[in-house]
Amino acid sequence: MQEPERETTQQVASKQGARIVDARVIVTCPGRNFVTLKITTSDGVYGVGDGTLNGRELAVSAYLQEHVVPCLIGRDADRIEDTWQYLYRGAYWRRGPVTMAAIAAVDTALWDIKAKGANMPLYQLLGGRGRDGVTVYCHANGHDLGELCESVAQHVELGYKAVRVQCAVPGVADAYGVSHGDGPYEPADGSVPREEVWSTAKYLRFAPKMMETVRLRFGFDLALLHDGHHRMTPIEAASLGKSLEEFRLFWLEDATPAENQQAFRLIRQHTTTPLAVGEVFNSIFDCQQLISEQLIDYIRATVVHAGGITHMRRIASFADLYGVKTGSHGPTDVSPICMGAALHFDLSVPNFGIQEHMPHCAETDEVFPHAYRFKDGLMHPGESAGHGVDIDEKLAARFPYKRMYLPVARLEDGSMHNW
Ligand code: KDG
Ligand code: MG
Repeated sequence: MQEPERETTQQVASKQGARIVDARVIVTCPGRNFVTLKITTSDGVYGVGDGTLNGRELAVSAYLQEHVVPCLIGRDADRIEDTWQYLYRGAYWRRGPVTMAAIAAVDTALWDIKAKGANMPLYQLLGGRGRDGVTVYCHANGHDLGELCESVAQHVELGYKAVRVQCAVPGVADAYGVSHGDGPYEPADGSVPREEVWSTAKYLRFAPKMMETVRLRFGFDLALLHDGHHRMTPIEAASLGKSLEEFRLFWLEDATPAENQQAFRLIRQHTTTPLAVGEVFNSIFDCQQLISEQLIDYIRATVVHAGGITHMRRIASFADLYGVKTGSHGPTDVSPICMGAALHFDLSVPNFGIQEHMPHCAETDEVFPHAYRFKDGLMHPGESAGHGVDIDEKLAARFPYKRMYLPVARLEDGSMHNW
């Protein structure tokens, strides 16, 4: 039998797409710090990707500049999967938030380029719409229950159908998720980390009352979420989940840290309150056990922190096998580029659950012009070719990097606790 003819190197080369001719890292602080990678091809098309890692921004910027950009120049911009594998397997050092945010920046920029080349919004390349729009949840918070209810009412008025509720806890100086002044809640607020004092016991006594108050005022049609922000031990989380069952939460988030994925077994044995975790995860391996043992209901990984669209699709497909839905992190510390990319992902994946939406400030929105919009509780990524988010570099240059940290938390006896 005659062997099939092998393609010559020239024939393979003729099938190659445009080359990457430039890749630049842009760090800007229009209200908060963002790291953006801009990749340009030999066809003159460019794409942008978010690489922001809150409080560690310059680590990703240096990783990209020193270790990734030199390897990108000359590569075929079309080979997204190959570039992902090259940066992940090829680098020897795998995973970790810095590496995965850097890979995400490249991946997102390349998907942007590919979709622009196809003259399609990114979601079309990902398989098209799986739904009419992306259901998002917003943040309501207050210094007391009256203020919290006012905040929920304002968000319902804006059209949101799902609301995360956080409230100051009586006797606790600083509760997670509550603003420090009159403005919106913004976690990264110090040039060195501010120290907060926390009591889980007081919080556990108060949380059911908070949920009861909101349910009594707004009824059961509004989806309510709550973030425990890693403050509880597994047994404390189990007890909270149990005490909140009658209020039918959409989810209880980050009930306990998940480095030890088995910890969620204990919570699961005690409560039917749906569980969400994963905003700090950066790899499918961080949630392998949580998903395969069905210990959670929603996986919170997001495009910028979990290796880009390419890796997020892998996580979502794996989660779908076990009935786990997506619920991507979407605070102000992911840039509008991540938000835009996430909305294309959300629109297309079959097991989409919900998307977090914390609107950016006006300066951020100006630096990152975007096609996405909010209407009647849903977000829409828009129909621009690519992911629909750009960066205004001239404007970005007017907002230089400023060191900013999240606070840290101590227990009342002075012990370091999880923030
Ligand atoms: O960088 C930390 C914030 O992204 C985080 O505190 C926000 O928990 C958060 C959330 O659910 O949005
Ligand atoms: Mg959270």
